Amino acid sequence: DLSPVRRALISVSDKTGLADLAKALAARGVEILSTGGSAKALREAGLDVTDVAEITGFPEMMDGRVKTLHPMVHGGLLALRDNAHHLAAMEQHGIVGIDLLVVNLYPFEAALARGAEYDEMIENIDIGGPAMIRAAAKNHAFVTTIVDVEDYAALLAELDANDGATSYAFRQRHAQIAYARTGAYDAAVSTWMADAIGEQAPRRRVVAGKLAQTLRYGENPHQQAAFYTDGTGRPGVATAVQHQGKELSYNNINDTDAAFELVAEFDPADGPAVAIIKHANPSGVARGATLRDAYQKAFDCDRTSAFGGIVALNMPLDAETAQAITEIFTEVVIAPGASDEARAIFAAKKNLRLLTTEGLPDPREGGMIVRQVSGGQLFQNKDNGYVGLDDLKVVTKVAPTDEQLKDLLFAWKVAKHVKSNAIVYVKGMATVGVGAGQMSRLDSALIAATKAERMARDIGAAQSPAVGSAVASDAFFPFPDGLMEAAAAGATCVIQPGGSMRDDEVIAAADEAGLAMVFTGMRHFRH
Ligand code: 93A
Repeated sequence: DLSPVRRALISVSDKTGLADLAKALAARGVEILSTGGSAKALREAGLDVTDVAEITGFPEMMDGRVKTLHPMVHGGLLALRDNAHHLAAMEQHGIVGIDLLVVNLYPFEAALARGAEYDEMIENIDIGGPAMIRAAAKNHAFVTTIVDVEDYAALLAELDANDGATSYAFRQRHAQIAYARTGAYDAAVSTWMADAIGEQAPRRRVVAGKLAQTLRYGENPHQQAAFYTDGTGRPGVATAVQHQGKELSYNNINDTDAAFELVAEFDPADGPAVAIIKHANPSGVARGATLRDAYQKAFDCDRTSAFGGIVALNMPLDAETAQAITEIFTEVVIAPGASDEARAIFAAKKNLRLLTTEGLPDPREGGMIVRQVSGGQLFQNKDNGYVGLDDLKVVTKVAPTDEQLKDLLFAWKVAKHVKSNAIVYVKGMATVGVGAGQMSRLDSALIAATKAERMARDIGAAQSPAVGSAVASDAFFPFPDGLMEAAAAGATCVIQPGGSMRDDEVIAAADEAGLAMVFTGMRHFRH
């Protein structure tokens, strides 16, 4: 899969490192073709260069708008070197193969950054450069594409490692980088134009995906919104089939996603699980002997908040669960399937949306999460971290029982899906108090305990279900106070990442209170 580099076309706006690169290529016997300004710079550095104009038989024209847009160039980049017809065409038209393309584009982004006028921006839209990059990258079976000054050193190292050739893996990686560059470039152009003409409609903004739905509005009615699918077809809200009910809203989609991602943490092979979500946080999550039982336990955790919630199931909706769900107002139900009977029960509830999918999202799968900040974007990998029994470290004198371990791991999985600071009380594989999104961990612990007390009142229990519960904290307890609050509420075992400066104090407090505590070594912030 080695492809020798005999001829390179260099056309760069940013001349940084150009002479050194060209010298290094020439020293390896590479013939260099180049465009006006680049060729001039190379000659000044004492290099032998062939003008692209000589190859095309056309001068650069129209202020450089047309310099490389020619079959002699694009044929040389696109010809398949192992295809008889392509080789015959090269022969017939005198097209020479180009093995390496080094291009960096007209500095559109730099013009944008300095606030250039409209006409100057237009002149800075590179046409020939992206055309060549896309052509060379498409033909990465044979051609190497370099679009970034930062990659010159890697190119030379690759040539040295392969006796003047590049490997398929190298060409493929740089083809991917090349398309990222042309994609980002056109995205910058389109976004600039949208801003220039005041285009606010999300459906006309550039996104790497397919417009699935222009939403009625965004998080609030004065915000426009749109929904894009990423084209992967993975099970989830983006690919779900809606059987009934009105159109999903922006908040519905966001909450349904949160619900389904959470319930997918619970392997259906281990039995049914249900999650009820409000404002992207769970009001209740439970496993049960049956789906109906799991729903009841999830509902009981916080009956008040469950009203108008989103219900996600880890297995197909059955009739008795459907019946139970219809007893209160629910916005959306999502499940990997639904029985005909269940669907018939829902049919009477016109406002209830039922979504079914071909399976569950994979909580271990990677992916990218993007968030907008003023003047930029934050990227991170999806939190697909997993903690199993073997990852737990008992840090207290008392070790949790097997029963407690089950609840601890259950609580941990739920906490991963609760906005930080997250404190989750669990008993019998069901949440009994969820404290979400507070600015202090202590407050989350207090809120979760209060909710457990309200649950006792709602279900007519004599004492708070937090008594004898397992408690999870999504990040370490910085002080013993949050832990002591959980102990006061009745928790008897704790799961948390550990890693605080005051772990010793926190462990001592746990021992003092007779708690069993395990460390996960991994935290699950979710902001
Ligand atoms: O105006 S263009 O869109 N028309 C072209 O045919 C063309 N070919 C290369 N711009 C074109 N380029 C760009 O010129 C390259 O992407 C590079 O940024 C620049 C290099 O020009 P020079 O070598 O004259 O400095």
